[in-house]
Amino acid sequence: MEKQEKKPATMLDEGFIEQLLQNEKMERILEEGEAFQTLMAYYRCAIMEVETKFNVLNTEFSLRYDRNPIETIKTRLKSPESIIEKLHRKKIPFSAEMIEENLSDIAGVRVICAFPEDIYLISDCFLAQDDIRLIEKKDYIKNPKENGYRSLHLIVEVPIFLHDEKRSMKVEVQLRTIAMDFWASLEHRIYYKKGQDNKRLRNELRECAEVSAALDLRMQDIRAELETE
Ligand code: 0O2
Repeated sequence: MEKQEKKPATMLDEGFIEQLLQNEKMERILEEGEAFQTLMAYYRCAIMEVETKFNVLNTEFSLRYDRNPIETIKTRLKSPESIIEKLHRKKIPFSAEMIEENLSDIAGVRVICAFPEDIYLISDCFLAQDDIRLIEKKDYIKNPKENGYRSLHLIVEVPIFLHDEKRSMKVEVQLRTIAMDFWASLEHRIYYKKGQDNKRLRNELRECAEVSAALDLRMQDIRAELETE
């Protein structure tokens, strides 16, 4: 997830366009062009709303308790290539309506915290807000994935206020510690989605995730001890 969206919808890779033309899907995409652009703009607004909510929480904590539970916030809008690929994989036709109905990770916000307990503190405060509706929660911290992946995933609906209507948009929020993010970023780069199945490397990665989780807890204990002193 980078701070900026990868590419506007009109700038698809040439090779990818070729492939789409061959699949006779391009016509459909062009037909949906305007509706697609509008939908993407709505998701961008939803990202801004959610990012602001986390920034406000962080500011309040720093004023009240003199500490920032959030280290960084990264946002991303799913690229048109990834959207098309995901729809194709799920055998769903390409249209703005289908995207909104079936995909919940078009708008992504990643919140990086220093300590594991800050993740729950911040997510509880966020979910307690009366305009946020929780659709799904996956706690890969309490229940790490088989490969060692840890993060708290939330799918929420947030309202955006347009000139003549209020719209609810889905946003995927991933909350992690710096250590979890470090592991996930490297694993994403070297292994995730690569379709490899090397048992030794899988074990190595899982071990790294465990070492990193233990480090998170030790640092958290040190902080707690220093605070009580
Ligand atoms: P990208 O490239 O980061 O956007 P779905 O969202 O329907 O495809 P699922 O499995 O229900 O599938 O979603 P889940 O488990 O909530 O995971 C969604 C996102 O979490 C992924 O998005 C990754 O960003 C991250 N993630 C999940 N598992 C792993 C993992 O094992 N390693 C790493 N590094 N990241 C993971 P995308 O769209 O798959 O990828």
